[in-house]
Amino acid sequence: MADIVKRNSSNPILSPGDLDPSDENMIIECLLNPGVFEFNGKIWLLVRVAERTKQKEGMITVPVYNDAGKVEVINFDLKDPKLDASDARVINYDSVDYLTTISHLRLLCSDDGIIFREDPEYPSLFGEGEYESYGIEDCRVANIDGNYHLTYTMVSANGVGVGLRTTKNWKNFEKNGMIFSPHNKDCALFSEKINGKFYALHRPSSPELGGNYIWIAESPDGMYWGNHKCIAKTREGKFDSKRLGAGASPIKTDMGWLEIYHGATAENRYCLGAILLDINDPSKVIARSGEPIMEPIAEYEQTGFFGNVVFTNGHTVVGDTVNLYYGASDEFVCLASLSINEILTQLKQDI
Ligand code: MAN
Repeated sequence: MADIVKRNSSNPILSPGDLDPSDENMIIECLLNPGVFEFNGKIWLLVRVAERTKQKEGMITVPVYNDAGKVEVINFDLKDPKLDASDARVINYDSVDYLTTISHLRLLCSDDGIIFREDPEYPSLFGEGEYESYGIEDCRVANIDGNYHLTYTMVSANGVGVGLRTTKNWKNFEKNGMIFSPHNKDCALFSEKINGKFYALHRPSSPELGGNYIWIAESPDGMYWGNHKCIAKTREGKFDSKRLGAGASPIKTDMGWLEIYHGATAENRYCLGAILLDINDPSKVIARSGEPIMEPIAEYEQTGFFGNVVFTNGHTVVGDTVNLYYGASDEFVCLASLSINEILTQLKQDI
């Protein structure tokens, strides 16, 4: 069986029209890939809001943040032969890549985990400075001893790296800068220290030799990382043949640390799989899904801004149930539930 999740009947739980843009000149194109956490007795999403500037006829306009943190617009003529606009997510002009949208992170809270609303007391997070001039994306949230660690993708013309901000109250944030330099993303911290050390899953890309693989690193303080080890590679002919990356913080189970990750093919079909890591030494892989545990099969997962995508970087765990929040078609936020036991049972066949 290749899809063992139960999709929520309210899906999509958030669509672009549900929120107001950050500025009157912007349009929300996508709501996707939320980080998830519990705080003040509520469930919170840190949703990625991808916006684009209003388009002009015959042109493609892309937004970037300038040094003052304001959005600036760059226009390209659609007929210009130097322009490659074949990917909805990123265009290339004269060998330079530009994102078609710019993302910030917005906080929404809920009592039931299904209906979410903004709380004006909790401000959005925006890209700041030269390493976030194309925005910030896909934030994982790890609550480590009451200090929430936000690991997110920093995007700029310098490349794609992993940023860290920490907070205890979601109003004041400590900015810790870039913790994994380009090209790197999909960074999920373990929510507790193991043998006194912080652990992180991350995904560097090595296009010439190697590939887009999941690595693990350790740190004495959550800031400075070393002892990097590659723990999961792409597999030819499988759902994760082209790239793979960690989802949210691993879940502690009796059998080991359970990580739900995404894997994609060369055709950009994104599925989810599971990987089980040793409880005392998470650089040791115990088992990994042979088949995906979730595939893009619902209509809203197949059609949208970038179709055939299910992508997760946030969940809550209640007993045996994982409430998985995910981006569908890079356009909607959706919810599905899974049984931890069922994932582990399936993984036992893949040891
Ligand atoms: C990227 C990710 C996500 C996105 C997927 C699918 O690799 O970082 O932002 O959801 O691609 O487009």
